Amino acid sequence: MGDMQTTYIMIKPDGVQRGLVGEILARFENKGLRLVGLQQVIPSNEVAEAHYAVHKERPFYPGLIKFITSGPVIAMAWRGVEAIKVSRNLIGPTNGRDASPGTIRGDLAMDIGHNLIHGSDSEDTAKYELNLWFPDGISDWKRDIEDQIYE
Ligand code: DAT
Ligand code: MG
Repeated sequence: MGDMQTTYIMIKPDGVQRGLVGEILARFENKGLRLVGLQQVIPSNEVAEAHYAVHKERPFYPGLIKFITSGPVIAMAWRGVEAIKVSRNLIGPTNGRDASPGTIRGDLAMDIGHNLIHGSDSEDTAKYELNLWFPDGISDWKRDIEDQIYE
C-alpha cells in the first residue's frame, strides 16, 4: 500500500457561489478519503499571495489573486493513501474544457481560471499549504469504514 498522506483542497469562490460545495465534498467522501479539516474563509491578500507565490511572475497572477480573494472559499484537508495523487485525479486538469467527464472540472467547469477547486500537487506543497491555511494544525480521527475501503 502507498503512503498515507494529507492534502490541501480548496473550493474556490466560483464553486461556493455556484452552490457546488455539497456536490464537490461528496466526491471526496464517496471516493473514500477522510475529511480532517474544513473551514469557510474569505482569504486575505496575504494568504492568497503566499498560496500562489509560485505563480507570482505569471501574467494571470493579479487576476488570480483578485478572484481567490473575491469571496468565501472552503479550505479543506483530506487524508488517505496517496491522497495527493488521488485528489488531483478527482479534480482533473486545469482547464475545465480539456478535463475529462467524470472529473470535477470535467463535469462542472468551463474555464481555466474559474475551475472550481485547488488541490496540492506534491508532498512539499501539501505541507506548505496545510500550514498556511490551517496554522493551528489539524486533528485526525478514525473513519471506521476505512476497514472496508482499504484491504
Ligand atoms: P492547477 O490548479 O490545476 O494546479 P496551476 O497550479 O497551474 O493549476 O495554476 C493555478 C491556478 O492559476 C489555476 O487553477 C487557475 C490559474 N491559472 C493557471 N493557468 C492560467 C492561465 N493560463 N490563465 C488564467 N488562469 C490560469
Ligand atoms: Mg497547482
